[in-house]
Amino acid sequence: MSQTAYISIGSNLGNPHQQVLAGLAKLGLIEATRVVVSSPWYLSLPMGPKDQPNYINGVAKIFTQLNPGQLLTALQKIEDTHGRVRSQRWGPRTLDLDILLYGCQVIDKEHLKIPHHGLKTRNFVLIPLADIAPKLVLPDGISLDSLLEVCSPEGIVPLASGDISDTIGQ
Ligand code: A4P
Ligand code: MG
Repeated sequence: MSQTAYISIGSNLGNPHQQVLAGLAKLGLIEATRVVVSSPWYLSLPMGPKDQPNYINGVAKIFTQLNPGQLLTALQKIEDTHGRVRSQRWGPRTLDLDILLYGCQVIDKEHLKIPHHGLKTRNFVLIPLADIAPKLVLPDGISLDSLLEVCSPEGIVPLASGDISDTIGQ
């Protein structure tokens, strides 16, 4: 049976726009999985170390017959094909694919936590997620709407919006 999952897509190295587009295309090639819809792309200031390039972020909704562990493995394989090197926490990356939500499941394993630990607080996750799933309610009953109300919109702009560097103050 297919489950709905939401995947966050982020990059700030090696032509980030191409990285996220290619990453999105590869999501659709995962076995027993299809991309239903994807958000617009956003440019965002780095969370974590500031001496790294800005990020491009977006979110995709998928239908998948893989279980969460299989899905994580498939995402990590895609990251690896994009030359992802895991070094510094919150450091720069060619492609980051995180499972935000998998149906209404709550998973708390050492190597896999769903909902994703940053989902509730990161504007670069909440804003694109709301573009494609505005009525979403998390497994704990909290609505996306209520999270957005308390989430600062600073440091993130739609990629398509004119002079980005002015807008985010760099
Ligand atoms: N893992 C646990 N739960 C999950 C999940 N739901 N989805 C484990 C995916 N992976 C999950 O991740 C480390 C481990 O998390 C994996 O081996 C997996 O078993 P990682 O991607 O290899 O490395 P990381 O960078 O240490 O962790 P993570 O969680 O991806 O980093 P963050 O916390 O997401 O931060 N600033 C902006 N503006 N935009 C960004 O996208 N991203 C980061 C990365 C930092 N700053 C950013 C952005
Ligand atoms: Mg990750």
